[in-house]
Amino acid sequence: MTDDALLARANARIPGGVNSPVRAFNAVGGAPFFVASAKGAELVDTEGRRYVDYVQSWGASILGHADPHIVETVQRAAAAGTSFGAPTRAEVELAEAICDRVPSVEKVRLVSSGTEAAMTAVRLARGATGRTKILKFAGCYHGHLDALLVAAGSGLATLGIPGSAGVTPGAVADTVVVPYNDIPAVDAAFLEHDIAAVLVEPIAANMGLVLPATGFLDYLRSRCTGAGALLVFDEVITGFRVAVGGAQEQFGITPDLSIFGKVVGGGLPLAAIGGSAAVMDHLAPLGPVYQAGTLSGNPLATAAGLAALAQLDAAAYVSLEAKAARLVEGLLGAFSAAGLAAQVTQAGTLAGLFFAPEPVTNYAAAQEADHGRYARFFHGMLDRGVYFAPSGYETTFVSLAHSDEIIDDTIAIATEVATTL
Ligand code: HOZ
Repeated sequence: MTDDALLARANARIPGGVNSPVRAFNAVGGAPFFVASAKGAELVDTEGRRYVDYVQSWGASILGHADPHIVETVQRAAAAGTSFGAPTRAEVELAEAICDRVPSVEKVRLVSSGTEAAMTAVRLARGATGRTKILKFAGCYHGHLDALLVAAGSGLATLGIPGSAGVTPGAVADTVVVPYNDIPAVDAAFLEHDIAAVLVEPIAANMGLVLPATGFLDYLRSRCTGAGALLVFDEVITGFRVAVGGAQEQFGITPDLSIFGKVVGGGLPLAAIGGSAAVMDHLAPLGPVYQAGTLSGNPLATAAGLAALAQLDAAAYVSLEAKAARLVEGLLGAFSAAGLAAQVTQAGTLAGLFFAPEPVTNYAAAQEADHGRYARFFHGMLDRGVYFAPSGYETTFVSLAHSDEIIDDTIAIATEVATTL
């Protein structure tokens, strides 16, 4: 079965042929390939083509694909039953492992996706504060819950749509949106509204990679504290990825609530929301804020998450950061040799790429970057066996399986592709 034949079947039965919009390649053109298997840094498609993968399940596969320890642990867990809808030892151990690594998290609830975690964060913040308004930043993406599908990054940025059909004006009436890194706009929003929570990606990684300006996160912390609002860090991408304790450890900020996904599930569907016991205890059955899920704390996902976290010690992050730095430096060299204006940035173990003359600090600037050139870069690399994100509004992920040799090969290919852009 060729990829083309599979795509025809997919299009007949799945809207747009994909189960998540960015995968459709709309932003870069062309047709997606279908993954048959993956190992380490490499994907293999159904026609046997091999790609060095810098998407890594959008950051989830931090150890590389099919990590032997995770595979073995999940196989063992599956043999003992795939879902119980009842408490297990592994979910207690994963909750403890999260709290051990992230000091702001005293209690945690496991869910199945980042969207669910963000949805719970919004409800919990409102329930705990008795207020309704949520402040979010343009270009930040927190999953596809109605209240936050406004000026969202990721797939909405890719498709160039400001919000989603089907979201009522009422659903977003309590969402206040301001530009990322814009302290005066945050200040004005606090003066105008009684804010329940500020929801932020501490390193924005769904509008391309955009770093927080110096003092921005500190300002959010102090403004929230002063106003009695909750500061919620969306660490779905940065959690357990940029440092043992995530972006909050890297920047030395203590949020009231954090949401996690991707790495924490070891590549299986698992996400989490955590924070101080005082806030978390508003959740049912202790408190009045309802939240539930049959697959929450699923035994396969908790086993995979534990197996992933167990391998992510401080040395792993040093290694990942060095790999990201090698890639960033190499790409910068490739683009500058070709005389292209490019911003290749690094935040811990994350790398970002904008074809833009100036550093990108917010969504408006991210939209002004040359996304046509990104699409040409994407296809030039893909044709030569290297898979970057199929949209200029996403982030580049290295895994522990990306050896220096693999990265150097990527740089050599990028050097050639840069001359064609
Ligand atoms: N929202 C994800 C990127 N930030 C894409 C998810 C997917 O297509 O798998």
